[in-house]
Amino acid sequence: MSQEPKVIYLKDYTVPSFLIESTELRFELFEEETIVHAELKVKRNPACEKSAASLELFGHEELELIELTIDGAALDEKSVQREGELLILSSLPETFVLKSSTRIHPETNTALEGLYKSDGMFCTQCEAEGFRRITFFPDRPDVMSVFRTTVEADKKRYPVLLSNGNPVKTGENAEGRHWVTWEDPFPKPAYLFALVAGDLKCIEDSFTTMSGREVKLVIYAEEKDLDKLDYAMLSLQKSMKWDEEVYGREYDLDIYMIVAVDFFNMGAMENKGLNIFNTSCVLANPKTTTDASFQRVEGVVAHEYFHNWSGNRVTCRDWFQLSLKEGFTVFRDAEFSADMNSRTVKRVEDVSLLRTAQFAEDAGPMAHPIRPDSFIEISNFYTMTVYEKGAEVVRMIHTLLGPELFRKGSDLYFERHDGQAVTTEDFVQAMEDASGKDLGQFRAWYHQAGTPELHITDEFDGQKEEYRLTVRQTCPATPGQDKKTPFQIPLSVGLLDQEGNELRLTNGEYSEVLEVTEAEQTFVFKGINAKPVPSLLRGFSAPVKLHYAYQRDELMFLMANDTDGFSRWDAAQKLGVDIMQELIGGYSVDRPMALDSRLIAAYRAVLEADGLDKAMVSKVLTLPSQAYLSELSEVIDVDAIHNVREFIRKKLAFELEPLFLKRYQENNLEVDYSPDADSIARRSLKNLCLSYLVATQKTEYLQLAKEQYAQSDNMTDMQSALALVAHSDDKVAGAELLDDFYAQWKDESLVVNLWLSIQAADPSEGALARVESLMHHPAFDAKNPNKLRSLISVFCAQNPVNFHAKDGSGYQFLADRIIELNAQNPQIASRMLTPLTRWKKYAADRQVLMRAQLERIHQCDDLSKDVFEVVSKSLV
Ligand code: 0A1
Ligand code: ZN
Repeated sequence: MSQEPKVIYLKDYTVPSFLIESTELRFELFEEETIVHAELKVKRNPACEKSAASLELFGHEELELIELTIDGAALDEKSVQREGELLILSSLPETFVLKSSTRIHPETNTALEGLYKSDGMFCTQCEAEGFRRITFFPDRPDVMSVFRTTVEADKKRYPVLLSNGNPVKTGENAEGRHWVTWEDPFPKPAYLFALVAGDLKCIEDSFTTMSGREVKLVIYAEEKDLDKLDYAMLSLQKSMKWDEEVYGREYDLDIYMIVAVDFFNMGAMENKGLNIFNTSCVLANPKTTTDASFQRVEGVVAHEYFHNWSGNRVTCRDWFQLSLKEGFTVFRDAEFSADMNSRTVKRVEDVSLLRTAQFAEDAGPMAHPIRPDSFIEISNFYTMTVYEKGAEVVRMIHTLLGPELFRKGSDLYFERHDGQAVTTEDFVQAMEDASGKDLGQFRAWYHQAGTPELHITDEFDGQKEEYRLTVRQTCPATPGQDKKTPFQIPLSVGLLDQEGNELRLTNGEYSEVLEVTEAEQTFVFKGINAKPVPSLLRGFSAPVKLHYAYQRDELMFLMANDTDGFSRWDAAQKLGVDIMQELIGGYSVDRPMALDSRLIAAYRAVLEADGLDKAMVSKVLTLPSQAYLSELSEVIDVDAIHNVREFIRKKLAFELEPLFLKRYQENNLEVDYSPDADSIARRSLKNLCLSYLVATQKTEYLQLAKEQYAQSDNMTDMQSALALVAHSDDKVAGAELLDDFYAQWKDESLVVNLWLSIQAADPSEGALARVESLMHHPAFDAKNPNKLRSLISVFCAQNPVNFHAKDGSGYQFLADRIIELNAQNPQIASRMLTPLTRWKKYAADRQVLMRAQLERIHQCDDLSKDVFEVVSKSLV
């Protein structure tokens, strides 16, 4: 790198010196270049105190400025300065028209930021700072403008030309070219701009809003994917209805469009009126799509739709406020999914993710508050912390206020700030003003990083008939934050008597939210005449780690009796963790493994019980993941965790074989595929049972898996069976099925990704060599982020035994990929780095090897800001 990249601080924020009243864009799209003409109506910002301030336009270094005029005249040299990404104009009048023409090269843009090509079609990605790769503009979210955009291209190659808002004019030029003009009446920041040009087909439907307006809904994709769009359409309609019912929010344009693209760095993007989606988050069809992906499509379609209010109508003042829109919108989409499917299952899934990935991030070198105070590259802050922990923080406000006051708060927030670019503080203030609840201390969640820990002890006083819970809170140091002040933590609890009945608490109910605010605090429950079993952190009421010395029998008791579904699952997890940790500790000293029969008994009881929710049964019967056990470990012993988990799985499989078989058969129904919650639950239980059966290594069960593979009419059953056979010891059978699968699905890109992932995750020896050879397979494309994630990231994150091979080959492999990708696609390179950044969690031998690879990357010339930031922070 020529220069150390600059750190941007929140404390340096200043209001923009100029505002843009309107923006008119004209794109001339060609095969070898694109010309962008921009006409901005500019005026001095009355809120800016510096009266002679210059105008800062951002324009990526690769932009070629062809022409620049102010009110029709060229600027004199002294008034124009180009410094890196900045074009600074000075000596400016109060109002003026700024015109520019710029040459760009979407056809060679591999970073997939700004305007680029995906499979022959033009598309854009402007969040966070992609617009500056398109034209010179005050590319910051607090500069909002109305846009009028004309797209001109060859008519044959690009019959469909789209941008934000409503189409207002169209026409044809000479030489087979045509154009369409779009107008978006809502002022927006440049990061919400979008353009698409391609040979696309679509499905159309409509939605009538609560005030009776008809909105046209259009979903575009390549022709071959037209049969995979119905589920997204249905999800969109459900989302629109839900946002009206639950938040009173109505859609505002006459048309809502979604476009599916195969090359995309993230999941999807909420551009005003024109969402652009990664195909993996929009295409769904029973034959090609798993249940998990169906649910992802529903969730992501909702997420992007909800952004129309939480993100677009009310946007962020600066990028430090990212969680303002993301945390709130993730909370909204999680509640939507909970309402559409099973609330408890959704909560279990979200908490599992948070506890593994987000807690690990919060304990690592990139830890940051949900509202960071500094960054080098904002793309590095689209994190689990900003999104998922941000959503948990909004959820806690919801818990503290209750649903009615929370709704009052969100109404006030939208009303007060419609059309503005605001801060997380404005959000909290609206919640506070609407509810009258003091959220002063609560604000620490926004600026303190790290996962708080609650250490809880209890005491029963028979004489006074009192039960006391003493709660002590701590929070580990994180980069730049050694000391933390106590958090305000909503701690939802219940108490169970020895018969398993719930006791009435101080509030007269069976559940109560204790407000933990002090470093140490005691809560007293009166009128309790025998020592109860506490059910703590019900529903995961706060993103914290809980320490309470449960006996294994108490956990079994909670599994059987707690009325809170989430807590029953959590008790099973805790029991599993406790038992596994004991065996993991013994592994390194060669203590022979023996499984505590209580786990078998607990699993047996769940398998035998009738009438339980099948989805919950399969969640409860899934052992804590390798990733979760790793997060909980002081020092991660990769092999011990893997082998202990496999040992227990096998043991459970042998002990409970008849029950697993019975449940498998009962749930292996021949009915038409449907992605509803009950059917998904049935398939997940069935496939979980099959995985235990296969773990016995009996040939009859491998045979059963092969039969399921051959007979299945849906991708969920097919891919589950394929993975089981491919990961079994019978490598011949595995290879046969993998070949068969590829032959059948080679033309379905997303299905091929499953095929790559199954092989990348195979824990057996030689996985790295197989992954390396797959990189030369026609199915792989190193420029496509979905392929990179399916093969490389899955290997590094979901195949710990091979990635962490003692010889360091996995680390070297990943570093090689990062170095290659750094120039090609910095965002993806930087994200893929994550596994190496966790080096401090491993024993000394692995630390040395991981660190050496980070240093090798660090020493490379021309590191992108993205990679530089993550590597340099990891090496501290
Ligand atoms: N705002 C989008 C996420 C997103 C962010 C950055 C992107 O490109 C770098 C793309 C999408 C969302 O929350 O869905
Ligand atoms: Zn979002």
